[in-house]
Amino acid sequence: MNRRMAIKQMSGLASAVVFAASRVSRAAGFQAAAAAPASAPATAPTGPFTLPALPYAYDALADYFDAETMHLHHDKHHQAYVDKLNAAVAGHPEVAGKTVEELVANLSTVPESIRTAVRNQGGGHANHSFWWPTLGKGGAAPTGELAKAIDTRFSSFSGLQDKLSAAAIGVFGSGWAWLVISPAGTLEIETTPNQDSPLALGHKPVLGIDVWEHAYYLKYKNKRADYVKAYFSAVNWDAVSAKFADSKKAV
Ligand code: MN3
Repeated sequence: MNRRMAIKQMSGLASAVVFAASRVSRAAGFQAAAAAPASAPATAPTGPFTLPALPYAYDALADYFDAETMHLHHDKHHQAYVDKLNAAVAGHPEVAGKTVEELVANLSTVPESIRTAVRNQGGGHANHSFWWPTLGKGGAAPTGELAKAIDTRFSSFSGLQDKLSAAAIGVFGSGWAWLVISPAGTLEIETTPNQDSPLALGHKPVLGIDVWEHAYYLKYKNKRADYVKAYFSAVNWDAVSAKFADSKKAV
């Protein structure tokens, strides 16, 4: 080995050592941060948005949605949307003064730097806040104005179930299938990807089926169709029918 080669090799070794050292210190820094969770909750914003309580027991829908899934879905997933939305709006008091529904319905008015976070995390918070009260015990089928509107638009309740089920099963990846009131006042079925809200399209949700795997994987594994079938037995039709009558008045 001549001198020039030796120097080259040594400098290569030296830079490898420096590189390794920087990797070590970065890893150590990461571990230090990860090992200090006690300080994180104290500084994380806890408002202005908050997780709504489930309007029934976690095992109330156990025949269709198991209690463990309900805990994870509500206490972990929905809570995470709320926490990340609060983190996004921190330092934006003009945004934090609005409801989450107002925010996702008017994304173009949200500062660009936080628009994607509001769309995703705010959408997740809005969609789940809408969803929980549509589930629970109460009636086996739509009633009143909703029953009439479904018959008019889809011929029958089973006609709606077939079309909404097909839409839910057909969502590629994570998203939602919805029954909505269009700006023209008609009932329509649509799907949204990720946590996009029908409110962003000017539509009012009547029913929603969450087809993120977190909603069904523990009980139904890869069988989304079985979960969608069970969903129709978990709907609180009395509450949904009453809310529809109110929404229809406001269109
Ligand atoms: Mn969900």
